Amino acid sequence: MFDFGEAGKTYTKVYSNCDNVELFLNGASLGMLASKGTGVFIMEDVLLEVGQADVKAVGTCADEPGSQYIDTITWKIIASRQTDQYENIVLHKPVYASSEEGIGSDGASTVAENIVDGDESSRWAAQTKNAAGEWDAKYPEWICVDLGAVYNIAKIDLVFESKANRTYDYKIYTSLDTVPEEKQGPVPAGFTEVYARIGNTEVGKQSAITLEETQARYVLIEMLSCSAYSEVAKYVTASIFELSVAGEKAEGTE
Ligand SMILES: [Ca+2]
Repeated sequence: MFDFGEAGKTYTKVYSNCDNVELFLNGASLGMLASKGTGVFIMEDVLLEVGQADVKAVGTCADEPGSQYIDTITWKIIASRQTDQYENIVLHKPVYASSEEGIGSDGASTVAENIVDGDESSRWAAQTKNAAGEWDAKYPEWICVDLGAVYNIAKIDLVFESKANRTYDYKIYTSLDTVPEEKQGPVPAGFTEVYARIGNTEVGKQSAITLEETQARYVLIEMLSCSAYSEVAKYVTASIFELSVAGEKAEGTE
C-alpha cells in the first residue's frame, strides 16, 4: 500500500526489460507503452480518483510469445486537505494561559491575547520571573484558545520566537468541553493529545497538521522545553508570536 496523498493526475513509471508494457488502472487498460530501450516505461496523465487504485503492469516480449510479466500495486488515494479554503478560526478568540509575562524586557506587551491577534510581530510569553524578581522561566507552560463552538480542525500553524535560533518541543491538545483555568499548572484533565513534536530542530514558523479527523472547541499548545533554556539562561521562556487554526464549524453544533 502506498499513500499517494491526494487525488489528481500523475505519471506512472514501470521498470521492465520487456518490449511492451500495458498498464491497467482498476481493471481498465490505460494503453500500451513500447520500449524505448531504457527499461523505463512512463505513462503520463494517469488520473487518480479518491479511493483505491489497483495498478497493474503487463509486460510482453517479442521473443517470448505467450509469456506475460505482471506486477501490481495498490494505491490508497485520499482527498487533499484544501486548507486554504478555511478561515482562521482562532482570530481574536478568548485565550487562557498557564502564565503570562505581561510586558517583555523591551517594554512590549507579551500578554496571552497576542497569540491570536493576527499579528506575527506581537507575542505571548510565559512568565519569566519569580516573586522575588529573579529570572525563573519554567517548563512546561501552556496556552489555550476557546473557539466558541466545535470545529473540524484542518491545520494548525505556529510561529515561535526564534531569537538565537531557539527551537521548542511542544504538544497540541484538544477538548470538546473542558474550560481551562487560567493559572499555573499542568494541562487540564479532559484534554487529549493530538500532536507531539519532540526533538524539534525547526526554527520559527511551522505547521502541525493533525493526522486524524479532529473536532475541538478548545485547542491547547503545551510548551515542553526550549533549546536556549538552561540553568544560566532562565530568562528563556515559552514564547509564541502567533497561532492560527484552519477549520470549519462542525455540522450539527452551535
Ligand atoms: Ca501575534
